[in-house]
Amino acid sequence: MHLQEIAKKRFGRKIAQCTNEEIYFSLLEMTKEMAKKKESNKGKRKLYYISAEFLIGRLLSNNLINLGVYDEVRELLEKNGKNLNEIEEIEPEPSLGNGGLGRLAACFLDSIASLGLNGDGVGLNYHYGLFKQVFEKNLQHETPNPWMEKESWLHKTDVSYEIPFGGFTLKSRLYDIDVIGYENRTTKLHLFDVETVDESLVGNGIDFDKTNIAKNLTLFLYPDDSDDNGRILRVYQQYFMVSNAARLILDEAIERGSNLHDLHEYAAIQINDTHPSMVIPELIRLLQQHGILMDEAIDIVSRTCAYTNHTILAEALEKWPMHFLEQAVPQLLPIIFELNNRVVQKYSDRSVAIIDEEKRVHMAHMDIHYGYSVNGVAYLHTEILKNSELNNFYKIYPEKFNNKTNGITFRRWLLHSNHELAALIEELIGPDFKKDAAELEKLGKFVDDETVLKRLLEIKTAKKKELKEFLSKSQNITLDDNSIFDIQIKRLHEYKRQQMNALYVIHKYFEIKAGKKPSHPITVIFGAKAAPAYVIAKDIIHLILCLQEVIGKDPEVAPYLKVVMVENYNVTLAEKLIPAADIHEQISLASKEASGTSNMKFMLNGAVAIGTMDGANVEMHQFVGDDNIYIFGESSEDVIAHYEKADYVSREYYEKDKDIKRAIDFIVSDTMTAVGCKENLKRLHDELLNKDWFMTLPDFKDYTEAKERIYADYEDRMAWAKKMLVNISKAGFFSSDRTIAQYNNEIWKLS
Ligand code: 26V
Repeated sequence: MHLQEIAKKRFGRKIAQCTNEEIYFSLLEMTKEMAKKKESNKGKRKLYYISAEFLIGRLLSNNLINLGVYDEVRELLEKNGKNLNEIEEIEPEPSLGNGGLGRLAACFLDSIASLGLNGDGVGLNYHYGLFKQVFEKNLQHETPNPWMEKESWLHKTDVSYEIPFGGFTLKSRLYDIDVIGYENRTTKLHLFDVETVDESLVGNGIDFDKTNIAKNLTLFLYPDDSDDNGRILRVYQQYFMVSNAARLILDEAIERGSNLHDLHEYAAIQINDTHPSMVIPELIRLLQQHGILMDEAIDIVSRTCAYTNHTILAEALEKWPMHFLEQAVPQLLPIIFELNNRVVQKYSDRSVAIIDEEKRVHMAHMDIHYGYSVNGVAYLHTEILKNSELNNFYKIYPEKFNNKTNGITFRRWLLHSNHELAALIEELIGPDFKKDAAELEKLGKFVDDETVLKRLLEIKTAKKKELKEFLSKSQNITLDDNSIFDIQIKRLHEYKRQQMNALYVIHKYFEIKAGKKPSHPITVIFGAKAAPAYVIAKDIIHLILCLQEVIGKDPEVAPYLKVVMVENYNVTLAEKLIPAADIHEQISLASKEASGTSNMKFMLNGAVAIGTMDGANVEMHQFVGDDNIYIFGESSEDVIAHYEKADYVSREYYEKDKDIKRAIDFIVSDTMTAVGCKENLKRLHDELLNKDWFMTLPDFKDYTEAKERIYADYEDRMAWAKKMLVNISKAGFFSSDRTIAQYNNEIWKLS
């Protein structure tokens, strides 16, 4: 390690005299050099994880940890009067993803590198990540979120391709980011860009000219797709991503000795949701250009591509109108027609066709017919795919369907974000858990050890104090670290039911006013961004912000209940919020959350979940048992039956349950409209009363009972610490190292 020399050479000063920014750039250079010296993973069959999103978050600390030099760097800086935590804050976060799907891809890269597997990520180099969220007058506004600086983790490479679109071509440029495995070799994240991108195209907020493809192609992550121009831009982005990926894959395979007839022996392609699905027809097209005939090209591609489904929400399953493809990528149409014809000739069931009667191309259908593996991301999710959502496909290809329950990287979500807990665990069971997460089970033997339990509580208190200090400095938020931290952080979506949590807050507000004061003050913390065009999601944010103001100003209630909505929730904030949580909310409508991954991060950090039997909660419940997770709500079977019978009427619940009525009506009360916007609050009120598509009201009573139970149980601190310990000790299964090992053993079979 030669940080001193780098600082001296760049800035002509000793570390002690450098600014934090100068030290940051010296560390960046040092880390990049160290990564370059590491061997990269090699082999014959190589994985290409293609994804429109890689929500990598800040990289400095994580890279230092994985290089094994974190402690050394921290100590060196300390000796020179510098603080590594403060230096970390200088790094801009690359928010190159929307939420779970993108963060999962980032965790997977860490595990691929750490397990020494031969695999790279391929995606797009968006100049602006997910919008920056700003609150004004209790409303969300969106502003651009730049992350690239003159000097960053990106390496410009010599790789460049001519990518053809309908009527024009664009020249690409590949940038790489080294992904450093934990005490292991490295892999790469390949991000393609166009050199003609023009950042001056951005106007008001995140508005920009969506029609100028050469200038806007990689300007933004997922542009607003509420209009056709935004939607067609997405097609251009997706094709640009996969055409570049396909060329890279073929070039590298040839370099490793493939004659392309044997491509599947050299490449495995994981299609992360349907955003990269056009890689199938594009590879067929390119193989044909190499002289391979259609039948064989289809066969080769079908042995190479595998598909992961991340949602059953119909509106999130991509179906592109044919005329979009005709305009953007006409060269793919003959191939897509041919792929569809083969399906239609073989199967009379129209529901499995690729092109439907309305001339829309169902991307997932193409993946299932022409990929060799289809996987869901948690046990329940895969069962629902097999038995209902994709049942018609499951009947045709039962052997293709498999489950890969999601996981998280323990390097970022424990070693980096909670040094204190990681150190305690190491003291108790040794260091092996860092590479073999199943070792955490060994903590089980301390479940009745009061000294250990007390230390767990002390660490939690320390992390709560850290969060308090951070939010006070960065967002001017005051927290009471003696209160229960009850946290819900995830994208704002009705199916995730932040509105149910907010209705509970209103319920509690009335209970406190009626004299029923909780033994411990409660702080309900939210973090969530709403899609810019998702009106009701923005109304829910408005509701929460108004509650924050109303309750904060109410002297009768404020000492017992506080609502906090952190601004611009992102990976960096998650790293601070999760270790500080006592309770986490995983309250999606059963059957709707494919897996969830924040649930795993909280569990690993010793928080206790209140949740429905949905996504990976089902498996968490199986591991920790009834005493260590608070399960409530209708089962997925019952929910699916309600949708089938269309028998849910929200107004009936409103009329028969006075608590529900009181909470819902409060939304449009004078107290609320005094701080909020009447139109928005009324729209949300009406939505809950007349539609409530994600069935908040039927679960409300059960939810409030579960909340009362969990808050009451918090009072017995030793019993609570035991729950924390059980959760940590059972979190090993949710390591992405386990998930990736399964992908490799059962799907990729890398060599
Ligand atoms: C996308 C969209 C886009 C249009 C508007 C509505 C909507 C709703 C949901 C989505 C989700 C896209 C896919 C996704 O991010 N799925 C998440 O994947 C995670 C990793 O597998 C998983 O843990 C989450 O449960 C799942 O929601």
